[in-house]
Amino acid sequence: MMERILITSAIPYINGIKHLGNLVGSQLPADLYARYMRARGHEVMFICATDEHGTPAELAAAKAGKPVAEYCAEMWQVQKDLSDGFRLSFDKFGRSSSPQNRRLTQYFAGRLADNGLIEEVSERQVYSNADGRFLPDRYIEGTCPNCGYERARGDQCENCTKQLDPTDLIDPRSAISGSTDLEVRETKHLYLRQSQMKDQLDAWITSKTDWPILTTSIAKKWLHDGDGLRDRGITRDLDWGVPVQKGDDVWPGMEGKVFYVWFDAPIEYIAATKEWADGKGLDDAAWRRWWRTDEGADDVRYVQFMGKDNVPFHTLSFPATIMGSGEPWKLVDYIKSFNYLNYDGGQFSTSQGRGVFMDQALSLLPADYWRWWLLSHAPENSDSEFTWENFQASANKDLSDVLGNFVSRVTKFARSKFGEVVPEGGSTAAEDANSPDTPGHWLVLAVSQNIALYEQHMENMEVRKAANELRRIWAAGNEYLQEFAPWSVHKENPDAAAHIVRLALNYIRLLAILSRPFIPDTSAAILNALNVEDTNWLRFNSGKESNRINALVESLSALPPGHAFTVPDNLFRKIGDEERVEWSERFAGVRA
Ligand code: B3M
Ligand code: ZN
Repeated sequence: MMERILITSAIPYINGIKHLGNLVGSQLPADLYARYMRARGHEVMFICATDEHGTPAELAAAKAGKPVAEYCAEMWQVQKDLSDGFRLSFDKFGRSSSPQNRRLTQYFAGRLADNGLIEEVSERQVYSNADGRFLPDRYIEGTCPNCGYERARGDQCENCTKQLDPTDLIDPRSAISGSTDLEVRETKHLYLRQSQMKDQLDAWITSKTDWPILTTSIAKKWLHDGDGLRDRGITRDLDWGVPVQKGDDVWPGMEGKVFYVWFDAPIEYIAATKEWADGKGLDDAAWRRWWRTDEGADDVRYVQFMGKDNVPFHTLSFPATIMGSGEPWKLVDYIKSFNYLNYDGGQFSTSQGRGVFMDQALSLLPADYWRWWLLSHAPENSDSEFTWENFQASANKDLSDVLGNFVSRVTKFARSKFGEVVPEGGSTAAEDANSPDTPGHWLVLAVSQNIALYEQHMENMEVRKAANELRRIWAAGNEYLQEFAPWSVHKENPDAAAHIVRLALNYIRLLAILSRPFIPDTSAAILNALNVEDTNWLRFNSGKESNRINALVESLSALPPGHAFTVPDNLFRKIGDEERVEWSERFAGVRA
């Protein structure tokens, strides 16, 4: 049955190009899932965006010497081009600074206020006269009162890990300008009373018995023993952001303030869907059917992808906004979260230029190499690590020796013996299916179980397991060639060899379809060489095993005798030892 599936990936911060660890922590696995679900005939809405507000964006713009709006517009384009380069198939890559998000954020704030969930709180905060602004805690530096470390931040001392208040610091100074001309000023902020929603959130999370443990354990930790559900300030004294308004109305006392970046960022999931509709000239119903359960979204399955550090915001804060609105907006149905990808014995580091960033990756090798390695090593059950040795070995073996080699051997052999058409002769796949020891029977027996498992893992978003199963399905091609050796059969019995080759060509088509969510460009290159347009995914896992086998047999006859094909260009090149060494030195980073 066709379903409607809404998929969102955590939205990357605008300041700077993301590294491979960021990519595999949400956008890439979300893309895998979106591609798979589309291939299975479901209606998918896949949303991402840039997260553009907050102090880091302002500071990055200042460093680049550009007005912040201009900086964000440029960086959005850079990130958009890179996500296209990695073939991330978003239906919309929006911007949290969009007018749509501004209105929706103000709207939600108004609803929360109407429901008595917003409180005004007076705070004392550090103001920098030289910078002409309030300083967020982490932009105040000074000497730690606990250990004497001279570069402690206002929120925490890096050296002794003590949590600090900016006013605790000895000799405080602005981390932006270094100025010590600081004073404490009174300022008013809005707080979201999420503590009021504790029971409701608790019941909701408890009901999610099918969520990954990584997700629920983090949520429950914050709900119960952390102070994650403390009432939370949702406004800031900044220029750049969504101006604080109560819906369309001014909010007395809040002039010149903006919403906190983490308040408006998740609302952008909704706003980006509106950006999508607006961009296509569609009416509001077009996006609301994904988000309002009273307007069609009751049968939408909503899945979020994110790194583990984002889980508290998506299991507590954003749901508090949605629930607190008192309106039937869609809550997430499933959260797939990821651990971290480390880089060669340490961490990726933007400031030290350590690790591979998205632009660099694409300048070295095509997207499919990275997609395959990252997805097949996704940090699901624990943190995982990128090493150049592993990357080289895995690309050379899986992609080149296994998949690439199979496609190349079969198509070249077929061309040399039978020309560039699918050869005729011998039995059919359907006849083989009922006679043991025939090539068709062997192949069906070898892979039908793997294909069923592959699909099951893809449905369950078990990324690594799916990759493992896909690798087995690729490897079966080479095992098949080993088993039936068409090159030796051909001397005695050309018809039998034609039959073996015809099945192999059909198996290549099947591999291309199954592999598409992982390696879309390679898949397209194969299908193009095989002159295949219809890429319907057979419903291998639907119903009984006999149905699955019938579907498989059918797919092994999809390319009939006489169907023209060409030999594709070499699909994957090997990564050599010298370049591996060179790359690992180049990306090792400058130690601070
Ligand atoms: N931009 C943090 C991150 O990229 C943040 C996610 C927002 S999701 C609404 O990890
Ligand atoms: Zn300290």
